[in-house]
Amino acid sequence: MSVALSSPALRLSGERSLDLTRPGVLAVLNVTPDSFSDGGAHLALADALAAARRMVAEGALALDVGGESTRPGAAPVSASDELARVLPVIEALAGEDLPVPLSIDTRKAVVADAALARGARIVNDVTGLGDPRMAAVVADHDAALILGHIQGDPRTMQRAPRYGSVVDEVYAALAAGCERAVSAGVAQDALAVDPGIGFGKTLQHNLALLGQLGRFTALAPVVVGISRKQLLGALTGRPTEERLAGGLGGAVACALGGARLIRAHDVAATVDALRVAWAIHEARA
Ligand code: HH2
Repeated sequence: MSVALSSPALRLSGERSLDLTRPGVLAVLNVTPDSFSDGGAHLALADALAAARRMVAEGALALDVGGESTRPGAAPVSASDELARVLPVIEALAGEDLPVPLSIDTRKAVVADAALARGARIVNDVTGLGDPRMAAVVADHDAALILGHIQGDPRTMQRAPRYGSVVDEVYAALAAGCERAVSAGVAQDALAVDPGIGFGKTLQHNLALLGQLGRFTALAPVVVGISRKQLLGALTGRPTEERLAGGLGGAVACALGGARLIRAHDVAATVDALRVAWAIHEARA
């Protein structure tokens, strides 16, 4: 079943917007030594730039550059280390005038601020404004904000995640985050929400959220990230490097359930899967 969206676009700075009429791919570009599936792959600037260009050619709707792994158990990275990883990539890509916007995947306002100043247009904050200065930074730059949900912090979040009603609690937290962002001056139509799959959630919690993505569209366009994650391992029994088919099945299910941005590492395959699924979905309507 598909669900109507409250907004088919995400407003970006500079009178631009990201068209979300059809579901698209937010391509993952991790510039980290230790991300759970692509750690170390893009540490050299030339490798990061080549990967970014390839992802754009493969049909990515936006590029999500990250300099800190938030996988379960990950230790925090200092702001200076994170800045040293992401800024050269953001600066170089902004200089190339790519046809897609850059997103900075960070939970630190200082990193977001520097990345936005160098040309990023979206902040992807998996902590949903855990840094109290984040909303003001996004507002100052007139940027877009992907508000994520997390219970706890990456180091300990998977030890014993607990909810009364996971969908209700995540919805309430994201609704409160949207209100805080708007009060700080972020435009309502510059917001997207993400239930935070794997961020302090068991398999049952994740499935409950994925089954109810349509509810979250009442808040803002929905972003979801399941690419290569443990959830796929639990459902298929496959290791990280063998989770593409499971991830594509999940991406299609999420798009048909209401998500408009699918955060994914395997861009070409995910773009194709979404295009086919969406063409059939539209033919049905
Ligand atoms: N998941 C990860 C990182 N950022 N952002 C959003 N909006 N949604 C997600 O589900 C999400 C995210 C974790 O995945 P990855 O970046 O591949 O790994 P790591 O945190 O190890 O760098």
